[in-house]
Amino acid sequence: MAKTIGKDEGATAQARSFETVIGSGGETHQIAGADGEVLTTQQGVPVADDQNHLKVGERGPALLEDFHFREKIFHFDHERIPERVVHARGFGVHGSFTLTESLGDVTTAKILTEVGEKTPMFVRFSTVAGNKGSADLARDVRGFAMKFYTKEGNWDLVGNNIPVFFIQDAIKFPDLIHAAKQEPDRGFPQAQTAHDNFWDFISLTPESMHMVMWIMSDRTIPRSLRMIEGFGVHTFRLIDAKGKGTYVKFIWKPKLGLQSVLWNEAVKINGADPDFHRRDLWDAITMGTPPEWELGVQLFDDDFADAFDFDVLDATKLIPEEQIPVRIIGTFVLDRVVDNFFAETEQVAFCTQNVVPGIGFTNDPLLQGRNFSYLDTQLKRLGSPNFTHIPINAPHAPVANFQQDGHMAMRNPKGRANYEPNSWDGPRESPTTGYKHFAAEETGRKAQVRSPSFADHYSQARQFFISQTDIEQKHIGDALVFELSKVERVDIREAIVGHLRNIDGKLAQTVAAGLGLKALPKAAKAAVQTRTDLPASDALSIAKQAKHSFEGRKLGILVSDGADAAIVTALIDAVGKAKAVYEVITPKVAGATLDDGTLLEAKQKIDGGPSILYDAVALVLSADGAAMLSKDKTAKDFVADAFGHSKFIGYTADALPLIDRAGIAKEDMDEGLIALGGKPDVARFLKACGEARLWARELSTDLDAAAFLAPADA
Ligand code: HDD
Repeated sequence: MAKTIGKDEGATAQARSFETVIGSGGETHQIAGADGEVLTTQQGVPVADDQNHLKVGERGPALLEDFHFREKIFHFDHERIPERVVHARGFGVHGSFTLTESLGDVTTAKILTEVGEKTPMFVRFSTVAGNKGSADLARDVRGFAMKFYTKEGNWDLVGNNIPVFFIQDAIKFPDLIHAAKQEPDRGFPQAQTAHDNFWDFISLTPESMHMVMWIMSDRTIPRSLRMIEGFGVHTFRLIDAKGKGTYVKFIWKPKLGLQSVLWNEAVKINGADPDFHRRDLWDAITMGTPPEWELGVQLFDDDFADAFDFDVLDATKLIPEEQIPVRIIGTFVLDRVVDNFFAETEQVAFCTQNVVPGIGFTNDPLLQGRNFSYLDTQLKRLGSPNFTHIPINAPHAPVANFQQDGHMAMRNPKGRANYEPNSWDGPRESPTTGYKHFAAEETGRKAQVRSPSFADHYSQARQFFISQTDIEQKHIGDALVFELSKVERVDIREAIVGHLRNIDGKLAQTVAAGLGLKALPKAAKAAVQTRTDLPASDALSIAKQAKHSFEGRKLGILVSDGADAAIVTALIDAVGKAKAVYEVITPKVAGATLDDGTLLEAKQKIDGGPSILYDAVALVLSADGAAMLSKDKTAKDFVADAFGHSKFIGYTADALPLIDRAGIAKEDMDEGLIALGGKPDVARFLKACGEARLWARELSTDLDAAAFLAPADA
């Protein structure tokens, strides 16, 4: 019998505890076997027939008396809860945080002081603007919300993969979100900011320009949720035993490094696999390669805050890591998928106000507003003040108080006293271990004002832009041109270019040229002149932090019948050694028979496995296979896309005709195309794949690159 390579994932048949029988009317019933579970109503009454409504005669009217039918439909009708107003599309997983360095000098929080302590956590990743059913690779901020079930109660750190925010005051949040989501008259476009309303709002809200630089960068089209950073955004406060405060910003860094896809890829991935990110995370965890992050802090005091160039309460600003290095204090691993999506991912309720003793807030006006909004929204979404009783939200720490009743009360106090103070028994306050708010001294005039210290909207936007590599800057320019080209009103396009002029002259010129504007619009009026003395910060660039490793990435191997078995085996071995994964793609899903007679199992038929789903591809084809695939549009796209997306492509000599027919001329063959003749070539190929992309290819072949790389006009 022929040898088989590949594993049969997902083929484990579930043990069947029922038998299927045919009823008198020809319908099938699944009847519980000897030790099988019996189907019941919500009241626990066994059900005899789950196929047919109770009716009068075989063709007669239905009867209201059928309580099983009514209960089943009633429950179905009420299955949906309101989706989140923002961050509706999300994916949650479980994990744990382990502290490696104590912050005992600045906080009493046990989770931040007990080294070695493992704290269970639940993380929900999300996009912001799209509805629940939107695609994963929308250009959007990724929400990165963490719930730590600490010994002292739940701590929620509800962050994003971007360290700054669009607005400075929470009162503008509804406007920002209304502008970003689908337009109210037509109900589209969803899950994208490439439309008039969003850019109109932005053009009138210059404080958003720093964040705009981030969202137009590759940060908003991540390759994987396993490859994004996380930020608490606001300045929070740590509080020690004496009540002394220390400012803190939280940052989490992925061990796999940062990586993004290209916009052209994102657009195609959304069609090929709208669940790309959630599937990737699910696969990584269930295959035993759980993603890990380091949790870090930037700590500072009032002296630093007073001397810092910007206001530390302004959420549109960050503190460069070069100015305050990130101190790594622990790691977290996400290693368990949910048992039930609704129960956990959908019902999880994060609230920024959920802090534990030793962790507190600052006066950041965005954070203060969030502290109201999240609790309020949970009541709407989950329908009861008892949402904390739902297992995913319930603290692992003991809970005892006199709050009672309400819809769906699951945790009901026992005993006579339901008030405090009382002369009976029950929980009491603890001045020693209880939460103490930071005793800030506050004075001031009551007024609706924006502090002048929040007025510089462009300097850090510029700092972000100049911190990027050439290719990253080009992508920002491309994204702006793409988005603004979808905006119908020319005055809005021009207004944005006017803001860009305050950030970087060349960027403004490139975008203006990309939009075909006849003249460069006037620079927007700035309350504060852009500072040009802020130095570039490498930590702001994805490329400058590259890990140069293929770990956690995926190779797509396109294989035909008669392909070289030795090369396939060498590739599979090399992928394993690189701690990466592979998928075999064949013309038919049944797999391919290699030149030594081995049957290689396939994960994808070529139509279902376009090269956009992989970080790099290898073409291991026989001469016949290449000749056949050269006539196939999908196979040609596979190669053309991989090339167009600057990916590394390994190929056996017989695959050359397909490369040629995919439109890659001999003179365009660059060092990113690697001939696979034997094991050393395979090793060289895998090493190259660790670089993720051959960016030189994009800079030399892309239409917009020449304009971008040209020197700026005076
Ligand atoms: Fe928010 C959800 C992150 C500003 C109001 N937000 C939500 C989620 C994340 C963030 C990750 C998803 C939580 C989950 O997975 O369930 N939001 C942020 C960040 C912000 C921010 C990093 C700025 C630094 N948010 C913000 C403001 C307001 C809100 C200023 C309102 C004043 N956010 C909400 C909300 C949501 C929410 C409407 C929707 C669903 C939910 O809370 O549970 O209350």
